[in-house]
Amino acid sequence: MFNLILFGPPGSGKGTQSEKLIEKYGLIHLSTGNLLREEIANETTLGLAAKSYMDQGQLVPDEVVIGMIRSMINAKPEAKGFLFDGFPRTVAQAEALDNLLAEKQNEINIVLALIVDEEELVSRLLNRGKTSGRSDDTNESVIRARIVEYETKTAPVADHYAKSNKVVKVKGVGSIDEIFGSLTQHIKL
Ligand code: B4P
Repeated sequence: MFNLILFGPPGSGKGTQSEKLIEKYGLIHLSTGNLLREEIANETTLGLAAKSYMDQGQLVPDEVVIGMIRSMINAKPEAKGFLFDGFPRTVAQAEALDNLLAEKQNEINIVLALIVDEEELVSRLLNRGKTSGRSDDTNESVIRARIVEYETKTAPVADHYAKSNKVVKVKGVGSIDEIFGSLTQHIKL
């Protein structure tokens, strides 16, 4: 199995690049953001609870997203590998993921970290908010709160994986195809 984490702040291009990477490598795409938005659209109890956090730019509690990821991994025993997009977002999520994979004699092979400066992130997300209908993309103060959550709670996830030399930084500014080309140079599959 080949397991890849696409890492980076909100708006860094994780969702955009994930679509291209899963097509090229046949990995299963697990985006916690997409899974949570589906729960919201279906008005499930989980979705209603998650929405209040997401609308304020805060992370959804660890146990909620870990439970979602556990059931998705368990549902795909035949997978060639997974691309984790937007997960793990805390060190507790990273440790839970490492344990889940270890139970299956697997591990994270690489963490590709997209590097984009804050003003570019804000501008991309406000731009997406004009058409996406995503309430967390329309308000600049919510976008900035998401970036603060990233810096305080999510950036330490890179330090966690750096201890085992799994993190590769990739410039996340440029055309979508250029960035895709840089990412693929690091995937040995
Ligand atoms: P996500 O859905 O993961 O949202 P995101 O980080 O904003 O999106 P992403 O990074 O994928 O967007 P992309 O850059 O591709 O999370 C939303 C919320 O869900 C979180 O705030 C949190 O509340 C909750 N959540 C999700 N996972 C969680 C977890 N594990 N734990 C707790 N809470 C969790 O795209 C951004 C824009 O940039 C697009 O418009 C795109 O077209 C554009 N873009 C992409 N590449 C570009 C490029 N090269 N140049 C110019 N524009 C580009």
